Amino acid sequence: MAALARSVLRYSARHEAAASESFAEHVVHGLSDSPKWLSAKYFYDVAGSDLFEQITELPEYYPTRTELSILNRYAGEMAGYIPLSAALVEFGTGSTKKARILIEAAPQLATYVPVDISAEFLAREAAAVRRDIPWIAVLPAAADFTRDFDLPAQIRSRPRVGFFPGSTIGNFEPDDAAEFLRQAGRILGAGATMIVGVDLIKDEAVLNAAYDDAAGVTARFNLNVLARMNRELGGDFDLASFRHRAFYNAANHRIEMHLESLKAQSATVAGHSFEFGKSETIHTENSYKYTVESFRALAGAAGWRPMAVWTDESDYFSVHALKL
Ligand code: AVI
Repeated sequence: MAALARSVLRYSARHEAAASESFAEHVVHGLSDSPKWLSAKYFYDVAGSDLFEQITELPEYYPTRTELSILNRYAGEMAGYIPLSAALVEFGTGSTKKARILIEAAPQLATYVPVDISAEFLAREAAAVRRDIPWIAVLPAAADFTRDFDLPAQIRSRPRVGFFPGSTIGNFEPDDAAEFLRQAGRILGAGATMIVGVDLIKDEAVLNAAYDDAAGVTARFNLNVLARMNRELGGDFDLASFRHRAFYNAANHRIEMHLESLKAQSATVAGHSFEFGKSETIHTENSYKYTVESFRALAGAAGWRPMAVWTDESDYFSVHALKL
């Protein structure tokens, strides 16, 4: 199951009040608003997590494979920013695939702390890393990485290196992304290093295709939130009368995903009825894109000093080393 199923993504400051709502409360809140919206965190039930895994393999969805290629190529240089006997703290560990590349390249690392909301998932992943990389101590921390949490006491005296791959930071509103980086700094402590994957602004056709693939997997991923409301909240959404829409909003530097109603209709969910006009949409996700400079400025405003950046040959994706 993909990581993000368990990783709670806040969606924007506007939506912050919704962070502690139940799914049902959230749906009633978001669908009563104008324009209608839902938090992207609700994509990631078991079916949605499986669809996200499929997205990462799509020919159009370049971020995962591009970031992996950057890590594979430059992990040795990244290791140069990792102090002796440090602890690597991964925020919202999905698959340990990316962390393993860093760990293999940085034998000076003493401890790996994957942080995820599901203790069960973490225990399984930790066991696999211990089996494959026996020289590193693995200390999983079951926590919501978007909130304050305590690092394991055993790493208190170690230098800390945060790791936040996948451009998940792009699913935060920029103010929340800065707040996340500030909070990560507080958790990791003075002198910490942070390695962050960030998707870059590029040709709009490439961006649009990545979020509206020919095989329709991203469409199924988006529509799954309607299916999830039907399954879990007694909803009666007719999936055939909504369509997936994804487009790059150049003014706001973000991909927006929406579910568009193909006709005037009403749907009932969580005991409430909602009206949809023809072409009305539910805004389901933002995925912000940065330039190297705009991300460095954001990190700087959050108290981090940009140290190094690695990109692929097409400048599609970037991996940043930051220091507190
Ligand atoms: C998880 N996150 C970084 C993905 C992204 O690219 O924003 C989620 C996604 N949404 C549609 N495709 C992928």
